[in-house]
Amino acid sequence: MLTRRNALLGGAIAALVAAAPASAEEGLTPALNTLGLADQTAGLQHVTAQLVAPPAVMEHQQVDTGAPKVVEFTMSIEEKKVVVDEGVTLQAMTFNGSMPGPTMVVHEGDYVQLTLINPETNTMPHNIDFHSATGALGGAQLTLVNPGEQATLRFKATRAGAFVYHCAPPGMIPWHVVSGMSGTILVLPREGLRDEAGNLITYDRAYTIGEFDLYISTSTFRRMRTGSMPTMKAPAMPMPTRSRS
Ligand SMILES: [Cu+2]
Repeated sequence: MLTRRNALLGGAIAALVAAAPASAEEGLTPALNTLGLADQTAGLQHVTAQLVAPPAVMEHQQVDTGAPKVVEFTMSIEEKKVVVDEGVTLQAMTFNGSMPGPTMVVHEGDYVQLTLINPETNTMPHNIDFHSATGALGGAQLTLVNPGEQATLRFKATRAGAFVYHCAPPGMIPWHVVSGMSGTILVLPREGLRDEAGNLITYDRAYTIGEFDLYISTSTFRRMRTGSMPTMKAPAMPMPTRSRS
């Protein structure tokens, strides 16, 4: 996960634009105009996704027989202390307050449009790197925002699959990822999931299941009581605590 390009599953990006600060419509079109590019989403339907915290998954269609659309997401980054075990507190960084972040769902051919908000109450720059997109570090360079800023990016989800997204600020990628800033984006085939014979596979419920590791400092680790250790890997890096003065 930490060397994300080595693990990239692929997916060509058709359009990846960003503007900061931005509102969804006011920010993107000027960026395209500046680059002399046509807006490939002109005329497409826009829908607003309602994200939920894992293990729940946002409401979605299993089969989408309609035309590709623009799926608009908004996520706010929260830096906060989280109690991960009795007497063990982690200075967490989160997408929308949950660890992992919300599972995003679109269909192949849709455009993902995300507004990423870094509230001024935070202390660090953040961004988002989609492994379902290529170019510009999956959007990371385009969405790097300081506290008090926001950015909107849009890209076409051209390959189906389950992909990770994570924060990737320069020089701080491992730290932010193991402090909670990762999640999943699910790009479903428009015709739905199929078995080897081509039969449609349907499901009654969807859950987010995956490995999600938190790393804590050695000093914190030592304070854990015997028999009450949370399911974490051994600490590999310090976990500084920052606070606003
Ligand atoms: Cu971050």
